[in-house]
Amino acid sequence: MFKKILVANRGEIALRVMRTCREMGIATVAVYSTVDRNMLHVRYADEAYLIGEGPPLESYLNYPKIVEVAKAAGVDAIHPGYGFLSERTEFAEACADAGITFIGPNPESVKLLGDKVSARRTMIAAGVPVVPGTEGRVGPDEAVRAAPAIGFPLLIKASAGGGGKGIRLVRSEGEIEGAVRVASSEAQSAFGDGGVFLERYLSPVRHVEIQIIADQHGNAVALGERECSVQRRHQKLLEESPSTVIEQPIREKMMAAGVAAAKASGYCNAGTVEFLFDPATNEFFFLEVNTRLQVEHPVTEWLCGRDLVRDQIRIAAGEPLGFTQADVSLRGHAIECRIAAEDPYNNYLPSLGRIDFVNEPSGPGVRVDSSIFSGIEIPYFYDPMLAKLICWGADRAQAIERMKRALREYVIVGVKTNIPFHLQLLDDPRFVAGQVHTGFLDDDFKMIEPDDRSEDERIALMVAAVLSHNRRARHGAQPAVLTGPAGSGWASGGRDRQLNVQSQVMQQGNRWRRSTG
Ligand code: MV4
Repeated sequence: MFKKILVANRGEIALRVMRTCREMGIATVAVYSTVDRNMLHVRYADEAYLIGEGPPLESYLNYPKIVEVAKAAGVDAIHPGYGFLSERTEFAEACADAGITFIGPNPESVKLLGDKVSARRTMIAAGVPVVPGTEGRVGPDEAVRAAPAIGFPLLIKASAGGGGKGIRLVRSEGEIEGAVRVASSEAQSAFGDGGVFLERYLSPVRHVEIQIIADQHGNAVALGERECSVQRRHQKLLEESPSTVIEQPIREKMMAAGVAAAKASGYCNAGTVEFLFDPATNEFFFLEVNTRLQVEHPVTEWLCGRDLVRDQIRIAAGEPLGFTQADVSLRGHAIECRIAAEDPYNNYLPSLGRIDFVNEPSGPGVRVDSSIFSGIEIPYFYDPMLAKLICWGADRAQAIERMKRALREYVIVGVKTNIPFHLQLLDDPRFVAGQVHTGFLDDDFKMIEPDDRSEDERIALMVAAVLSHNRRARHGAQPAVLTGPAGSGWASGGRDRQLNVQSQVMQQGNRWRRSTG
């Protein structure tokens, strides 16, 4: 087993990966940019290295620098988290060249699946259903010939695209030739690959994905589905499992298709097979494979009772999966809400700055994967997601009740958040009835403005805020997570000096930590 792992990421996912490392007795190495020097992932790790300035290209995407740090720190393996370098095969190859294990899929399968046309071909050969469309890449003339059999409207998709990028809708025969030319040249400049293919446009549909995990010994299992139809402009906001529309026989077919997709592409480690699901016909169609651990993986962890990061690490170290499909049992219902610093009452405009105060929910059935604390400055360079709130219930109704309770407990002062959006969604009769589709938020959902408060209520709130501020100032606020290098207060004190930490909140946290041993 590995002795030391570098986590090439920031925020909640870096912390989440390090927590599992610590449980496994593996030392952790953080990397950070100048604007992230106060972040919890830096404070939690056993060692931390500055790798560059705030812009991702100068730090979290600078893989030669990260590999250099990994070598200097003497790590055995690197976990990339999601985003940043997680699906960059050059990075995985650079790790291998340096004799460091990349905790993720093999570059060959990532390349195969990253090209949507070769992925489609692989799935057709493996008997996984795909959306009716062209077998391979098409030029303008071939598109005109193929279109009538596919039917209108249809989609032109970039072979190098994915996740909503490089898609164009075509409504009639007259548009197709020009649309293929434009789509192809856009794909050429966006991805350096002008290849496009056609698919029938299915609507309304749901986005349902299957979590898979595969080892280096040919074992692959599916860990159920996640319903991800609640998204705005290709950004997921809420995910849940099980899906309200998938019945057990369909679930079993989808899981078998997910395993077949993994095997056909020679996949290893954790991955997600995305499908479109048509509730009118109960048919599902392969879309693409996400070759990383996804943001919403905790939903699956809660249903199947596994730690997917632990499984990823074990598999990367060469261990067999250690369980079979028959061992997988999925219990209850889990929902994840992505908490983001954006204003739902102002077109979801990012709301950056200092978070003056945080109080996170807890209690039965609540998991918070977060990296915020009172006093944190949200840097402008990265994703506005602040935290993930995951709730479990014996059934969907209980999961929804718990989520509403936890969202109301969640206090974030200083930036606007999308918590009011989640509360309104969870009360929406269409959501409660499980009737959502991928166009639901963009086409059918509007925030209801809160009633203006009366002047008396406003004054009462101001007085309450001043009183509670004074009380906190007397007793001292403490950061959300009081953890640091395992063991010694000397280590965390030294880290503060190394980082030149000025934040009063953190100094108070350390004083507390030292006084409690
Ligand atoms: C589709 C589709 C309808 N028909 N393909 C968008 C993201 C990318 N992964 C594929 N996408 C879609 N492909 C066919 N043939 C509708 C979408 C789609 C979508 C898919 C998943 C989640 C959200 C979506 C929002 C709009 C469109």
